[in-house]
Amino acid sequence: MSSSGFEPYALKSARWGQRVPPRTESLRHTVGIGSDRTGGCAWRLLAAAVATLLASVAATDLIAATAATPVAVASAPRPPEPGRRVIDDLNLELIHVAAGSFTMGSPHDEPERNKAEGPRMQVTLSREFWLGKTEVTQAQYEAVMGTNPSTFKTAGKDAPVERVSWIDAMAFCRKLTERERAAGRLPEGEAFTLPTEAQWEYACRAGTTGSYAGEPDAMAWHDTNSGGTTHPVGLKRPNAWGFHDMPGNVLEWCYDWYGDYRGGAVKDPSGPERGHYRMARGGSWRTDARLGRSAARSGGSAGRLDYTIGFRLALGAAR
Ligand SMILES: [Ca+2]
Repeated sequence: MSSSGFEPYALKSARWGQRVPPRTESLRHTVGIGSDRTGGCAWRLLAAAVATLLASVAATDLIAATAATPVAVASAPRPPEPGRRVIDDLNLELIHVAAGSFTMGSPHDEPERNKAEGPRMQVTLSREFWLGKTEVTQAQYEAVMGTNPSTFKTAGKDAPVERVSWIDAMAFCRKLTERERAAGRLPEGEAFTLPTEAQWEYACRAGTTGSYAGEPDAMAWHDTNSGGTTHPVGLKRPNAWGFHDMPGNVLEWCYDWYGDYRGGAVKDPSGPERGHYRMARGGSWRTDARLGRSAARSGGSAGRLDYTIGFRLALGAAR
């Protein structure tokens, strides 16, 4: 895929509806109660009036329900809980991230800093988006793609998939998009994709401004605590927004080509039009904890296969 013509994500909230069933049955029952044994004319007239009124309400209610749900709902997915969306058969959860602003990159005095992390930018992400709660696992990748290329199969199917290239990761996103659209579970205009580098750092920081989003050993599998392998996702402490393993375990492909930061105020950055390396973020089970700093940048050629690199799913506007 070329990044030429790429537009920043225009992510949309869940629009899955829930049909409200007409209340015909309960209304019929209510009207029946009015036919009591008094036999009085006044009472029968009152009951008839009530029945007429309720029948009118029932008809109005039915029309309203029909008008609000013009599409057949037999195959509609269950409504998501606020703030999360789940692909049930994959047990893949995405967390809602509200639009907002943050400072991207690191200050000159941050220990272990790389100069590629500056000059810092005041980034505005103008649209909400959705991001995987965890890295994509071996089981999830195999269920969609039919293969499991991972080196660390002994870590289990809940460990992150690795030895997937940027091209493989995008193929996964496209195939999952096609599958969910065909099943009627993905609203028109939305597509699964990789997060931009800015979206990734925004979610990784989760409102923090320091080197790390939390205590590194509690949050990340890195070289001194991993035992030389990946680990099942979600075992380490999540960040403040609920994301697990953003630092450590596996590096995560992002959509952008590598480019130098421009500094200043930037809206919805998505990297340069073209480049040599796709971005990957967060460090891995094999690297020093400093590469799990929120601002640390890594990358590789789009076809690179490496047992330290996997990815995390994002949901955005089709492009
Ligand atoms: Ca990670």
